[in-house]
Amino acid sequence: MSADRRLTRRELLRAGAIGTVGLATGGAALSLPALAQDQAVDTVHGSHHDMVTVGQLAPGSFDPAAFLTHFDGGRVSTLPSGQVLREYDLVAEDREIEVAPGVFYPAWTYNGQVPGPTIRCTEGDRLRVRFTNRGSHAHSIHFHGIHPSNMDGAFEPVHPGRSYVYEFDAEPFGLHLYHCHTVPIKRHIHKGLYGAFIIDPKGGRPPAREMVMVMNAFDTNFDGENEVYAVNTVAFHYQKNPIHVRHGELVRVYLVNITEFDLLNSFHLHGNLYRLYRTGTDLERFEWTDMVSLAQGERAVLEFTYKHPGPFMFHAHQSEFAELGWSGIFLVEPPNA
Ligand SMILES: [Cu+2]
Repeated sequence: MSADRRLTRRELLRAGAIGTVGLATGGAALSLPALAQDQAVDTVHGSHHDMVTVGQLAPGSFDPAAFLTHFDGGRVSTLPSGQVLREYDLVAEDREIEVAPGVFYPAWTYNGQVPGPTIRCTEGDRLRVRFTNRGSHAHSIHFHGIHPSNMDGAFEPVHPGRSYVYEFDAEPFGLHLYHCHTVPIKRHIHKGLYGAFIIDPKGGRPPAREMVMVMNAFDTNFDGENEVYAVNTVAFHYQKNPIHVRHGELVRVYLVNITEFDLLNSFHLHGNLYRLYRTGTDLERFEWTDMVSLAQGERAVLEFTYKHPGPFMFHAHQSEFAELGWSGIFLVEPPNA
């Protein structure tokens, strides 16, 4: 990618993010000492513009902090057979979303948000998802996992004003994904029709501080490549609002890559390594690493515990993605905090 092209992409984020020009100056936008120091250094080189956006999202916008730890178990009841039934309503609707302060994107959404709600159940549960299309185009829901052909969402486009009920047993346990599978799929996914789909093992996983991170990106000028990158839609949100975790606490991240246009996305953790459970389908085997690359549609469960307190970055290791918004901070609180 040429330097000119990269500049264009950065300028877009910057211009939209500010309106009033002038990004964070002298570390004003970040109160963390380590970052202020970094910014001071960057200011010398004139590159601190890439560090973070300023300003706040409009009131009522999607809240990445709430999304991070919200798992939707649906309406729970028990079938005559004794099987647990979880019912969901997913509605497709067109909606403009804010992907950085002042930067709006005309999205297609499930339930008005991008990503859609994180659907969570236990292996063996019956899922019943009532899908209603209130959008302007035909859509569907394609769940990853094991299910009958007519529940696959690939051959039954649901036209505007119509509904479809997806019903199947949840298997296998792991970290899955759902997304629209209507052609052209590239467009329908990029527009925002996707979400995380977690099937817990029957015995559960060890207790942990859990969060979901969906790596996504937005082509805000419709040139076929992304201008804004993030986990959970809003550029730099978790850098401006660090995620607090406790020293010694087990943290579990459900990581999904749905980034369109780029072949790979990645997750690098600072000051630590994580256990990497690919697709979350095996409780025993894992890699011990600080870096994973995922193609579009790939998922992984990451588990880690911090040994040292303080702020630690996490970000895409594609530096350009990190500078265009896919960067955050874990703030590890000391043992006695
Ligand atoms: Cu669609």
